[in-house]
Amino acid sequence: MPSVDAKPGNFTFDLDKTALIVIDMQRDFLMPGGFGESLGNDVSQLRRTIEPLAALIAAWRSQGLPIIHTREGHKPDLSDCPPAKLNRGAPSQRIGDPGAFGRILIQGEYGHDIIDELQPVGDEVVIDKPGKGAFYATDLSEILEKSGVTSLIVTGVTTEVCVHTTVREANDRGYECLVLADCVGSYFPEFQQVGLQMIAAQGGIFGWVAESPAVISAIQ
Ligand code: C5J
Repeated sequence: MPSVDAKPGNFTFDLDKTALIVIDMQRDFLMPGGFGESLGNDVSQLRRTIEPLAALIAAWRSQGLPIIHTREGHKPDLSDCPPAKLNRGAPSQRIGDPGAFGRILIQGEYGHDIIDELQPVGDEVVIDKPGKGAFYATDLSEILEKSGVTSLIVTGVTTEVCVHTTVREANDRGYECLVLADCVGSYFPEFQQVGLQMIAAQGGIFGWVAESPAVISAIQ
């Protein structure tokens, strides 16, 4: 079985029971001029993940292994967006408001979709999620159970929000999660650093942390 050097210790996984999850690599979060940047965020902090993630996805695909992409967003009528989420944020830049790439975080809008560099191919699963975690109000659990997946290689944005929430949800459901430091990103360097430390702290309280080249070599 492949094994990678990770914190707090080696992460060993069965290729038949492991999926790569790519969280919210959406234009609204990553593209210059988009929603994330309009809030004053430095999108380069997220964009540094694109190259290593593209290499990892290519390697993962070349082995015919499962990839699950997620997108955070809501129905056009916002019926799946709780008022507590809708009413938060800058008054003119709330979910559903017009943005540079269409209505902000609304399904079907240009900004809601995954960036061109990491578009899903073939039968790769795309989960549309209304929450920060990929398990809440989605069929992710059923998909993983059906395919016998017990371990997740976790990538995407943002480290301290949707990545963390998903890893915590997955950990509570019994999945072993390896988070790849170079393939997850935060607008805030300090959150990136502490967010990763939190995952592997206390003997791996939520999971393991490694770098993508270690996974690429382990699966080839
Ligand atoms: C946020 C996410 N940060 N994908 N979404 O609102 O982390």
